[in-house]
Amino acid sequence: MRIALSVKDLAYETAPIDLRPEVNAQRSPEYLALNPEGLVPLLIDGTRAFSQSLAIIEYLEETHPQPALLPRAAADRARVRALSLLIACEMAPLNNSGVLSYLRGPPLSADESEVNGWYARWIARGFEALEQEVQALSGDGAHMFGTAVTLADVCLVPQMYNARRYRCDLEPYPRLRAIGAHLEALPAFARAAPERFAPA
Ligand SMILES: N[C@@H](CCC(=O)N[C@@H](CS)C(=O)NCC(=O)O)C(=O)O
Repeated sequence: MRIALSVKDLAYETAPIDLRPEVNAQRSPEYLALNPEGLVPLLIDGTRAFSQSLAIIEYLEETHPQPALLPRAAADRARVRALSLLIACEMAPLNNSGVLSYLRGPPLSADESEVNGWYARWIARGFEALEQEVQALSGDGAHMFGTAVTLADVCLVPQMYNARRYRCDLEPYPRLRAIGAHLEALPAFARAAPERFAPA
């Protein structure tokens, strides 16, 4: 969500929610009153709160169409959405912090190497597919689709960041690594980097 706000050059304020298991601020009564889903991110726009990253980004796209994160042609939009959904629905949910905490706790009681193996499996499954798809869809080797930033790029960068955090092997995905490196160097992406929002 931060990347989309940044690409569209929209001003925003952040309110960090501490997801550490010992804090679980996303499950506090105050936060659940705002977002009963108990997940971040949440976009508050005036008096309305919007949940779910892709819904939020499409809301931003519709309310602030330029620069566009979806191409014009219906077939191209479907391709960009498919790349984005592969990340947002097939990879990220399996590796989110709540799922990993559940693996670690009873009754599964997975140890760290098992949790890391779980994480790496879903990263590999998704990135293998994306690496193939961008061969046909990237127009310049610097974007997932075509030659401009799209929703798919906005989804890729956080997923690559998290994969690196979990020390996943990204060597098998040279096209994704090249795209990620290009995107991370763009000012709009750099402004939204997690390090800039880490608690002091
Ligand atoms: N589908 C949601 C997933 C959001 C999500 O998994 N957020 C994680 C942090 S990145 C979270 O809130 N985890 C806390 C938990 O699962 O309790 C979206 O795209 O917004």
